[in-house]
This record gives sequence, structure tokens and C-alpha cells, in this order.
Amino acid sequence: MKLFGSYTSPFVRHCRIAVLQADLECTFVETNYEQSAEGSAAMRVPYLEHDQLKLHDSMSILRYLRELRDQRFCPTLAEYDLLLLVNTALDSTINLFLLENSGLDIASNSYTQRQARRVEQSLAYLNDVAAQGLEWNDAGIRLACFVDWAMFRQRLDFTNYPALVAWREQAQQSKEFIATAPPTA
Ligand SMILES: N[C@@H](CCC(=O)N[C@@H](CS)C(=O)NCC(=O)O)C(=O)O
Repeated sequence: MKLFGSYTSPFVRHCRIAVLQADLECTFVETNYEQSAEGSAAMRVPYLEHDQLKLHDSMSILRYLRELRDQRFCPTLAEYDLLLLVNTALDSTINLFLLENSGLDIASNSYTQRQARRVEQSLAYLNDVAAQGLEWNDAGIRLACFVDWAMFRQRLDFTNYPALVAWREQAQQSKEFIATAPPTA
């Protein structure tokens, strides 16, 4: 089994955590933009190959990895919905990051303004959810990967979201979360 990705992507990190948790034999193939454009129809990382199987999104990869160990992926509707909400906020944050890096003025475009509002509204909601308590399941892991990535890239201000900061601190107790941290240099 081969997992293609980068060491900084939060989507890839979540999959790497699942590989470690499941103690699966899996080769990590570091993959840049050019290689992912060749290797995946979605032109993104992560993607996974296992024998004849090819998966193009972290969600299907996670489901596959969990099922290889006879676990159900997102067994409750509440966990699934939370995972999707975290993912929506993460997608928007990363899109804004990539658009800004490509030279777009994201402050003056009406759709990127909407994306930025989506992120803030999601963070406020997720902060309330985190304050009530989270579990180290796929929704909780994705949220920790998101917050850690946003801090690593200095993309978001978490001053008003103390429960999200606390959740990231709690995540540091997971050996898989520590082992998959983005490189600092
Ligand atoms: N929905 C996808 C999102 C993956 C994604 O956005 N990956 C980013 C890296 S963090 C990427 O490869 N972006 C390249 C691009 O958008 O061209 C998943 O969950 O796997």
C-alpha cells in the first residue's frame, strides 16, 4: 500500500495518523504539485494505491484504512456531520491560502470574502462544540489537524477560540499526532 502526500498537508496528516493507529504496512511517497497532477485525477494529495485499488480523497482513504481493521468509519451521524463541517472550514482556509499565494487579492473579491466568513462562522461553532467536549475520533482528529496546520501557517487568529487551542493541546498527548507533525525547518 502506498500513500501519496506532503508532510505539511492536514488532510494527509489525518491519513498518516490512521495508518499509524492501525499499524498498517504503508509506504509514504512524498508528492509535489506536479506529481499529484500526474498521479491523481483530482490533482491533489492525499491519494492511495493498494494493489488495483486507487482512492482520491482523504475521506475514502480513511474509510478504507478503518475498515481494514474492522472499524466503522464515522459510526454516528453527529460525528460524520462534525467531520464534514471541519472539512468545509479547512477546505475554505486552504483555498484562501492557495489563492493568496497565487496572487489573488482575497480581501477584495466577494467570493473569497464569503469563504473567509464561512471559516470564521465555522470556527465559532466548532469552538462551542469543543468547549462541550470532543472525542479522539475522525472528527476530533481532523479538527486537531486543521487547528495545528492553521497555526503552523499562521493563517488564523485563535484568540477568540480558546476551546480550539485547548483541543490542539490535548491532541499533543497522542503519539500519532506528535509523530506526524509538520516539519519545523
Ligand atoms: N477533499 C480533499 C482535499 C485535499 C486537498 O485540498 N489537498 C491539498 C493539499 S493540503 C492539495 O493537494 N491541493 C492542490 C490543489 O488544490 O491544486 C481531501 O480530503 O483529500
